[in-house]
Parts: sequence; structure tokens; C-alpha cells
Amino acid sequence: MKLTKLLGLAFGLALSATAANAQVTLRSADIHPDGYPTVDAVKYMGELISQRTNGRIKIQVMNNSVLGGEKDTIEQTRFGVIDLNRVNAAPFNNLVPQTTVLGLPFLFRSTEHMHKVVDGPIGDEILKAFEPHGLIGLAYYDSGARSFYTTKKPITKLADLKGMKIRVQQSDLWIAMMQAFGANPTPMPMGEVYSSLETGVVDGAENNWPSYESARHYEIAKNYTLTEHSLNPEILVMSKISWDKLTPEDQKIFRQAAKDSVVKMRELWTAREKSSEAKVRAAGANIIKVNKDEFSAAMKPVYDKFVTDAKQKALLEQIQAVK
Ligand code: BDP
Repeated sequence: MKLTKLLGLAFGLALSATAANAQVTLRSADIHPDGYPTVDAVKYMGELISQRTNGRIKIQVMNNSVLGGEKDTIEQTRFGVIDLNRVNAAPFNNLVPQTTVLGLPFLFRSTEHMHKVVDGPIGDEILKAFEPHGLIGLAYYDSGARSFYTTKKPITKLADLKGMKIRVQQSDLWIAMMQAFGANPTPMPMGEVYSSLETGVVDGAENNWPSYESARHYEIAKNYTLTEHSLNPEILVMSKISWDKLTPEDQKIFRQAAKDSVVKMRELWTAREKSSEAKVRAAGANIIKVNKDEFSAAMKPVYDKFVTDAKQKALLEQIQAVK
């Protein structure tokens, strides 16, 4: 009797030890604060993964830039130091040139158009292009439309941008775009933008309603000009090193959970765009409508520079042809 009990106890201990060992927690990076839709979407994906693996795999979202700026976390993800990473498409442009097309100015006619492109074969092809760079492309998340905001002089027409120092994301596409707008591009990580606006290192920046609001840039850069020049989406990637440690079954669970999180993200995003806009307006920001045509007409040099070979031209035409 005693022996059986002892054996049972030992067996139980061994089991729980195995279960404990089999549990893994993967870390996912994000620069945004708590409650931002990208952060909550990855948390939601983590819950799905935890449920579907019976608690074997968990995801810990380490947001607020605690793991660094986007450029740095991309490198850490490639080397397997970070397992997952939710980043805007822009900081991937130089590493994975296929992502560049997504940020082209005035490319998407609407959010629906963008959704159709990223949800279809073109979107899949771009996600596949991450793999040779040590990353697995898992999903696209919405990022709304990006518009300019400035601290002093409001932008009411294209000519106002002339010579203005505008912060951009660290991407050659975005540098070229600002030059084509007539501005002076200053690339830097998002985390440095607030103080750069405050100290006058830059005269302005550009982003969607939720980032303009959540990063509190609206407090210092009160003029928000609705150019809506790009619908560049967010991309969720996984380190190939971490991916290769998953069984094929778990990889399927990850892919499906990522897909499911896109649906959730789109709901969260639509709500957040509205609440951020309301908050910014209530704080007294100067919201300026412009004639977008002259801004869009100035973008030809950007297309000439980034859509050069026959393959890229065909891809651009395919995207424009998506109804
Ligand atoms: C936000 C994106 C974030 C980028 C940021 C930026 O969600 O990933 O880091 O813009 O401008 O909209 O750097």
C-alpha cells in the first residue's frame, strides 16, 4: 500500500514536471501602449493559441517599446531573441523589398481595397518573401490612413510642406516620399518623435488617428492635415528560429490563430479610429481638409523610383486592378 502510494506520488511528480517543461511562453514585441489594437490583437491570438494547445504555448506581449524600437526588434526577431513581432510594413521595406509596394502613396482606393489585396494571393506572396530573411509572415493588421501633423505652421496645401522637417519611419520609400512632397525627411523610431516635436528637431510627423492620439503627439503638434497619403498596413511576423521549433500541427494552430486575430483586429481598429479621432477633436486639435489631388500628383517620382522592373510594374497593375 505504502509503496503504491509512493510510486503514485513519484509518477504524479514526474508528470507535472514533464508538463511544466513542455510549457513555453513566446515573447511578442510591440511599440504601442496597453489597449492599442495591435497589442490586444496579438494578446487575443495568444489566448487562442493557449486554448488550442491546451495551455502548452502562451504568448506574452511585451509592448510599450520595452524590447526596443522597431528596427532593433526586427533584428532581434531574425536572430530568435524575440519570438514574434508586430511592426508596421515600413521598417521592413529595406530588408524585404517586396513590402515596399504596400506603402506606396495613394495606392489603395479604400480600406476595402487594401483588405482585398492583403487577404488575397498578392498578400500571401509578400508574406512568403519574409522567409529568406529569417522571418515568417503571419498576418496583416489595419493601420488606417496616415496624415501629416505639425507643431507650428499648419499644412493647408502641398507648397506648405516645402522645407519642413518631417519625421518619417526608417525606410527608403518613406524618405523618398517626403522628398517628393517637398519636405525634409528625418528618419527616426517612433519613440523619439514626441521629444523631437517638443524640442523642434522636427516640425511635424505623420500617422493615423490612433497613433497620433495614443503617442500624445496631438498635444504638441496640434495641426492635423487629412492628406491620408498611405494605408500602409501592420505586419505580424515570427522568428524563423522559433517557428522551426514548433511541430507542424502547432504551426497550423499559429497560422489559424493569426488569421482569426485579423478579424478581431479589424473590429478593434474601427472602434479605436473613431474614439481616437473624437479624443483629439475634443482636445481642440486643428483638423484641416485639403485637396488631395495635388499631393497625389506630386508622387510620380516615388513610383518611378520604386516601381522599376517589369515584375514590379505588373504587381502594381495587379493591385490597381483589384476591385
Ligand atoms: C504606427 C505603427 C507603428 C509604427 C509607427 C511609426 O503602428 O508600428 O512604428 O506608426 O510611425 O502607425 O513609427
